Amino acid sequence: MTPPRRHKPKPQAPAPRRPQAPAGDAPRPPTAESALQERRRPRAPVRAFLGLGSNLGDRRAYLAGAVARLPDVVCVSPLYETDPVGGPPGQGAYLNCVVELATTRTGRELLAEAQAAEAAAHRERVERWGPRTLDVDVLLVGDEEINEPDLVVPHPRMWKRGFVLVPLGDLAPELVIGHLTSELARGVRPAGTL
Ligand code: GSY
Repeated sequence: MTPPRRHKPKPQAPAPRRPQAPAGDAPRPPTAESALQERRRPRAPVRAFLGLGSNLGDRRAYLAGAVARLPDVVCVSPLYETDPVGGPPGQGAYLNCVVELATTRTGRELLAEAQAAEAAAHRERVERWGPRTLDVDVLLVGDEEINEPDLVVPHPRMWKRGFVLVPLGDLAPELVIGHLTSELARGVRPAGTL
């Protein structure tokens, strides 16, 4: 099995904080949203995992571009090629990998980073489950649990997807024990590294 690749991170800007009010101005009161974010922010970095997939265009380049722009990446799994799960017939095969972050960002902040990476890959949301240049899913963020209409963490479908569990198992074998069956691993084909 190809070992996971340690990622040499580019210098990262710190997680966004509320902008400081200009000197002399009264400090702005926290909004409900910013107060919630601050309460959820882990004090020490936690292990977080994002699932990346591409089945349109130069798949390897889209994945590499996402790894380069995502924050706090410490490790990248090998790549795997997989047939599309769901979606319209006739789609091309996916290239998938999982990245590990050591981060103090919240799940909600990581969703914003994931969506920014998808936008940078010119992803168009044409049809649900349809082919895409880049998909970035927030899988796990420490022990954070989120149940909101647009974000559920841990990712609700990850435990049934071989294309997530196989690369996740390369980075964190203890997390997939009891979930990764030989049936799920079937058809997940090694495709080198980034
Ligand atoms: O959920 C991620 C996007 N996606 C994938 C994927 O990444 N890999 C495979 N094999 N099938 C998929 N179907 C969807 S939607």
